[in-house]
Parts: sequence; structure tokens; C-alpha cells
Amino acid sequence: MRTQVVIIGSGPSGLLLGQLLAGIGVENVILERVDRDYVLGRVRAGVLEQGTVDLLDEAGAGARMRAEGLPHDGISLAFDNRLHRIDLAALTGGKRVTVYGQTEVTHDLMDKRSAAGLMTVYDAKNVLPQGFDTASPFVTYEKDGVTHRIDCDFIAGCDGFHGVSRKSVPQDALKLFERAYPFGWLGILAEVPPADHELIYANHPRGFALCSMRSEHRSRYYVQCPIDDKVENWSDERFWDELRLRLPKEAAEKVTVGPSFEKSIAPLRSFVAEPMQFGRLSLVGDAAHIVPPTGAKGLNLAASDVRYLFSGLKEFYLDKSPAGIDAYSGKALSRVWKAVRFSWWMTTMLHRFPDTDAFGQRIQEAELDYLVHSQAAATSLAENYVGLPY
Ligand code: RFL
Ligand code: PHB
Repeated sequence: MRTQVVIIGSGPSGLLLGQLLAGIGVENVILERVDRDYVLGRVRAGVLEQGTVDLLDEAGAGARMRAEGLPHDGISLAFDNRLHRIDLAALTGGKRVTVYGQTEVTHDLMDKRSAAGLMTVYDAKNVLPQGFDTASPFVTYEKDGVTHRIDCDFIAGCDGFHGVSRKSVPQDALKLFERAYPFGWLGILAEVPPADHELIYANHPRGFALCSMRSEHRSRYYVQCPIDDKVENWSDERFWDELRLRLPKEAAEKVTVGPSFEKSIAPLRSFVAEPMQFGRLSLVGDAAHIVPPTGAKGLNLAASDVRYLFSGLKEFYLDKSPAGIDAYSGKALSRVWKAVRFSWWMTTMLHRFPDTDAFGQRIQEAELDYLVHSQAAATSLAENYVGLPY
């Protein structure tokens, strides 16, 4: 068969791109390695920048987010047994973030896609992008033991960090940048009201902790844990005790405990692959870059990549010009590296590192103190947190 754009991966970046393309009449097919429920079962990001919110609206998938998402005007940094609020809106001329889970974003985009009758092949095995150094690329895959081929104009590699797209480009054409952090995040979801109406990022001698939420009745909490730790080592009781030890008293007292219904450990990593464009194949989102979740940037970067690629494809199809596609990698990477820097900086400032000595600890304390008492420093955090302009 033939289509205009083959999208590999039905995570948020693939689904969002597919929906935007369909909106301007560009045919696309999504090939996804696993099934729909598996994709929806992954609990990940929770904070949307305004640019991501606007893009979901443009894709026609913003209605539930508008109704159920929680707009936040600030966050708190906790250290030295106190909460220090950063007023994001006041520091950025009224910008804010929206708390709405990635699972819900994916769900809304999938519903829109099925309602529009757009083709998605789930359980597509051995997906392989080919011929993307020519003007006639194609993708092969297997489904129920039968091999299929889809010819197209462009291939969008939206298949995450472990996907096939990045692996399919000539490896000597790729430049990789990587930093692994010597700890992980243990996260839980529980059907209890959040400790605060805004997020709390805590630096504590026992390690980092984060209070987040999915709704006014559902909390998402994280604690920094050793990289080789196992979920089985963490009963709910141990988790709640550890979380409360890492929070200032005023926040710890407001933590409502209850049974967790999800518990997992995520490693933290910074990773960038350059370039993000190889002829007719583009890498989008986690396929090209990973950030540690401390700045809440992973999903938002996937959305900004989609915005740049979509405008390039739109220019190609509507104005018959390849200029936008040719500029994709440069534009996307410029924004990616700023978010990589911000996420690395937040991670470095808020976590305990195994090799932090007394000097390093005082530097961390001085940085946090400076941040909450200097308008210039707080403004820098705020403008990055709400999202740099596209
Ligand atoms: P995704 O969401 O990984 O989706 C990729 C999709 O591609 C499919 N796929 C394939 N399909 C066909 N053929 C293949 N060979 C394929 N290989 C893979 C996969 O099944 C999947 O459906 O990438 P996308 O769309 O770029 O979206 C990026 C975001 O998901 C990601 O940046 C964030 O979730 C990162 N992230 C977090 N970001 C935040 O902002 N805040 C968080 O709290 C947060 N927590 C997380 C995270 C990422 C995690 N990962 C990657 C393990 C927690 C975890 C555990
Ligand atoms: C989340 O709610 O999962 C979340 C929020 C903020 C972050 C990371 C994760 O920085």
C-alpha cells in the first residue's frame, strides 16, 4: 500500500503528529509494536507546558484536558525544612503549566484517531524504515506472520528511546551525547488527595522527593532511590515513611497515605542523538533524546519536535517547499539542548550524589538559597519550567 507519511510508534509524539497531519489532509499510517492497552498502561509524565496544551488543542484533542487538567501557577522548592514557592505566573508574565497525565493525553489522541478512521497497526513486528536516503522511502513490517510494505513520502521515527528508527540510520552519521545518573526514581500512584495543590520538589539529606498529582483525588509521589534498588524492597509503608522524612514538617503533615496501585523505578539519563533528520527519516521525541524527569520536560520536548516537524511537512505539502523539513533538525536541537541543560541542572541541584562531599553540599545549599531569594535566578527557573518559546 501507499500513504504520505508513515509514523513509527503510537506514543504521544506519533499520535500528535498523526492528528495534526490529518487536520491538513495529509494521509498517515501509524505502526506500533505493542497493543493499545500496553501503550496506555505506561505511567509517565504529568506536567504540560502551554505550548503542548496549545498543540493538543490544534490537534482537536484538547477538550478533556481543558475540562479536567489542573492549571498550576507555581511550584514549591523544599529544603532546610521549609517550603519556598516559585510564582511561575508572576515571574513569566502570566504563563502557567497544566497538570494532566501522559496516559490521558495518549488516550484522548487515540480516541480522536479512531473517531477519524485513521489507520493504526498495533502489534506490528519487525518494523523497518528503508530507502529514506531516496525520494521513495518505504517501511516493512510483519503482522500475524505476514510481511507488509508501505511506500510513502516521509517516515517519522516516533518510536521512543528503544525504537528501531535511530538504530536504522548509518551509525557513523550519528553523534551521541550521554550522561547516566547514579540513582533512580521510585514512583507511586495512590488514590489519595495530594499533599499540596501545587508540586513540591524537595532536596533533603536523605535524597530527593517530589509531590505531584494526577487530579484532586489522585497523587503521584517520587523518592530518589539507589540505581539498583528493587520495587519489592519498598512496601507502601516504607515508601510513605521515607517520603514524609524528606519533606518539611508543614508538607509531611499534609500527606494522606493510602494503598498504592502503581509502583515502579525509573533510571535517570540525559541523551541526545544528532542530527534528528536523515533524508526522508526524522527522529522525534524520545527516539532522539532523553532527559531526566526532574524538569518535567520529556513529553513537552516530544511535543515541540512535533510542532517543528509538522510545520516542515505542512510547508512541503502545501507550499511544495522542502525548506522547513531541511531546517527541522537544527531548529529542534536548539530547543532540545536548552531543555537538556535545564533538566540536568534541576537534577544536579536537587539530588544527593554518591560522591558529593561537604564542599559540594554547601554549594548546593547556596544555589537553592540564591534561587529563592534572587528574582533574576527564580525568573530563569520559571521561564524554563513553563517552557521556552518554540
Ligand atoms: P514513547 O512514549 O516512548 O512512545 C514510543 C512508542 O513507540 C513504540 N515503539 C515501536 N513501534 C514500532 N516499532 C518499533 N520497533 C517500536 N519501538 C518502540 C513504543 O511501544 C511506544 O508506544 O515516546 P514519545 O512518543 O517520543 O514520547 C516521549 C514521552 O513518552 C517521554 O518523553 C516521557 O514520558 C518521559 N518521561 C517523563 N517525562 C516527563 O516529562 N515527566 C515524567 O515524569 C516522566 N516519567 C518518562 C517517565 C519516561 C519513562 N521511560 C521512557 C521509561 C518515566 C519513564 C519510566
Ligand atoms: C509527574 O507528575 O509524574 C511528574 C511531575 C513533575 C516532574 C516529573 C514527574 O518533574
